[in-house]
Amino acid sequence: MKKKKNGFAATGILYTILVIFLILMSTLLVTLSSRSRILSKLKSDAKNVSTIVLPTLYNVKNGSATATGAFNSPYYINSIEDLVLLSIDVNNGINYENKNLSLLRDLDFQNNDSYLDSSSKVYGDINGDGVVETIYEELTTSSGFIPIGNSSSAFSGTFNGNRRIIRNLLINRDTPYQGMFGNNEGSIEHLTVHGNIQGIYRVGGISSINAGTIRDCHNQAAIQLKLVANYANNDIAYFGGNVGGIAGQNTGEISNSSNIGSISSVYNPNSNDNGYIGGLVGRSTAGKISDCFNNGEIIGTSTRDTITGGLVGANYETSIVENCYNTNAVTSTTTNAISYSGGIVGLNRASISNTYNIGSILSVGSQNKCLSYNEKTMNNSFYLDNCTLGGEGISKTSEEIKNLTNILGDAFKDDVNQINNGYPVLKWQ
Ligand SMILES: [Ca+2]
Repeated sequence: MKKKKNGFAATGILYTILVIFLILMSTLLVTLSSRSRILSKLKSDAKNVSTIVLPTLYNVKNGSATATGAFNSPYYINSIEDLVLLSIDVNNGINYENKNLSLLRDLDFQNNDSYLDSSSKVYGDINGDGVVETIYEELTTSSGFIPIGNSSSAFSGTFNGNRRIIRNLLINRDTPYQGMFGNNEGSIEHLTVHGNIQGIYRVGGISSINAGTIRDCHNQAAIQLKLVANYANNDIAYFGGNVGGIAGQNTGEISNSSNIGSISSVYNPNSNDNGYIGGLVGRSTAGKISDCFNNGEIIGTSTRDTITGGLVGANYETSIVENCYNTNAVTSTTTNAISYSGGIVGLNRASISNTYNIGSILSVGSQNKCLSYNEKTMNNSFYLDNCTLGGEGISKTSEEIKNLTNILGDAFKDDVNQINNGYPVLKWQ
């Protein structure tokens, strides 16, 4: 009996050893397969930038190559080269879904110290001028940086800017989807962008188009929408252009964010484009823009309808604008088409609530209003009584608006630090 029992025990031990062995083998295979994926990615990168060195995105994690992209093991962005590699990855369809990236320091495209090696030529002709120059020259001349994401490839990870700033970003192309990010379906947080961005159809400071989340992001870049003559895609020309400080076109969530950059469109008499121009978003058709402010100058001009707003140009469909304010001038100089301009939204066919505008509306045309040309819902919104364009909303004196904090609601607080001339500010400011 005893012997038989021991026999069973021995079989049990052998079985356990076999199971452990199988688990170890499968772990090894998964590791090898993941390693082979990374190597294949590196080879794919190498094809795109000729003779690339090991991408730092995989190397920079406390100096080791062990970052997994998990929340507690993010890929670090510690140089301009890391931004370039991220752009190459996302534009190659590596979307970083469920991966975290963390910006470790302020980066300046015009400062050699922001580069690992600003004289490197291994990244190829990024700025598209036909000549392979140093990475510094590629990113500071001609078309400059290639946005992270494009029409077919979106960024789907989480980018934490850690309240740092990316300075002197240069982008200038006669193609759509221009911005620090070209297409965001993930999450971009705690990031400030400064520089100069120009493009056509969809242009934004943080992201050209946003279907994801943008939170605590701040645009300081000057942004221009170039309206081009006879753009190849008539559908796009018909639907017009979008430009905004945070996103050109939005269907996602934008909160606790601001714009202080100048936002404008460039008049082109041969263009057939509508223009949608906003301090935060050019056109929003879904999602929510909340707890945001604009202090940048907004200038909209086009040959077709021009829709210009302090926060959002066109607010359509199910988009919600709430807890927002504008302090700067909104201008539209369109003469031969309909011009909609407003301190908060140019043309509202969705919902606006808890907002105020103290910026001037300098546009010409019958559709310009102090807050918005409103075709749907506008609640609890106020404008400075020096605006005589009327429209819905409530006219208030300067002193009255300064005392509106409680009426505007929980998102606002008094301007005790005098950062907004005494007018209510947002709680996160
Ligand atoms: Ca070049």
